[in-house]
Amino acid sequence: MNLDSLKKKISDLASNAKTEFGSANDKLELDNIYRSYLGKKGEVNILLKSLGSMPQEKRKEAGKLLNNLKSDLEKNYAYTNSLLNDKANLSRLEKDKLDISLPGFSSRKGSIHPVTRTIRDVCNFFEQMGFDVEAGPEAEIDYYNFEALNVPEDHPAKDMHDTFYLNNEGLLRTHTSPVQIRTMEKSEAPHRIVCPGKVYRKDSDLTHTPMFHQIEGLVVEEGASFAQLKGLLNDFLTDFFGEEVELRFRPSYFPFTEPSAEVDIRWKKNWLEVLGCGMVHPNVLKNVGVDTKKYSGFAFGLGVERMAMLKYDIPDLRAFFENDIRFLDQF
Ligand code: 2U9
Repeated sequence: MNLDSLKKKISDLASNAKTEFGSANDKLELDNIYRSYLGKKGEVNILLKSLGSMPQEKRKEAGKLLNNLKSDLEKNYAYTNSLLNDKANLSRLEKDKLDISLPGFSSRKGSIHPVTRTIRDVCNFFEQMGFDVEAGPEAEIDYYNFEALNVPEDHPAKDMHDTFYLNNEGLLRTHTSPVQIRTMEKSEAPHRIVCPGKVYRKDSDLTHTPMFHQIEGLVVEEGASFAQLKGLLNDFLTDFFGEEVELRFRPSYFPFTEPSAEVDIRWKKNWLEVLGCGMVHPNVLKNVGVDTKKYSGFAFGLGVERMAMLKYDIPDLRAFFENDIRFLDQF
């Protein structure tokens, strides 16, 4: 083969290859065409092999021409390849249309359990009135749960039927009052504390659960009076249930307070008991070493579930402990 016919072949080959590259519809077709020209057994290699039959002095120039052809076609292939990529991307974008106006998937929000919420509401009110929040153990001993609180040895609350005993001395607290005793033991009067927490009683029916929550409050100050107690509870119940709440104080009895009272609110025409209260019994103050000539005290206690049932109009106590998301979601 002479140089001129080689040149002619190269120019034909280049134009054929470019036309074929340009006609490829996808990457697979393009790569097949690439192999037929630039592959091991492709047209360009066949030409390269034919150089052996050329006279020595022409071979160098022919080699150069073929190398140029090779790099020319490589470039053309790369360019066509990128065009095909763009085309594929465009058609995918066209197909996978994304509707950004569709609503997203949101994850479920949690909510505050009505018992927790009531504890927070009550404690917030009393904290604004200068009370500290105190906590203590749920497993107690007889002294803190009963004896220090002036509950006599033969009181019915101490019966095996009412109290969960753990062993001879140990028991699950039946009220949060032991926290007040412990607080008065470890710090000096005056005191202004609220004690929220779990309490346990051997009670289980439609209106009682063996575990429930209480909040008790205690004020020990110079001149603490029943009038202050009434005013404070009046303000609290108005804050908790709303301005329109109607309430009454009714005489009652607790071993740890004297005099004692219960507070009722008017609820759908009936009077309903919502909390107990009274002046701290002098025996209780003496048990913790408070000087009763200088200080007097008042205390109160309420059941959290009961308050929440009234405030949120929950008809069944069991709803608090079933943890049904549909119930809890409402708070
Ligand atoms: C000390 C002195 C006195 C706390 C009090 C009540 C009245 C009361 C009940 C309400 C509903 C318990 O949850 S309930 O069943 N509580 O009626 N609690 S006075 O008196 C105290 C506490 C501690 C040192």
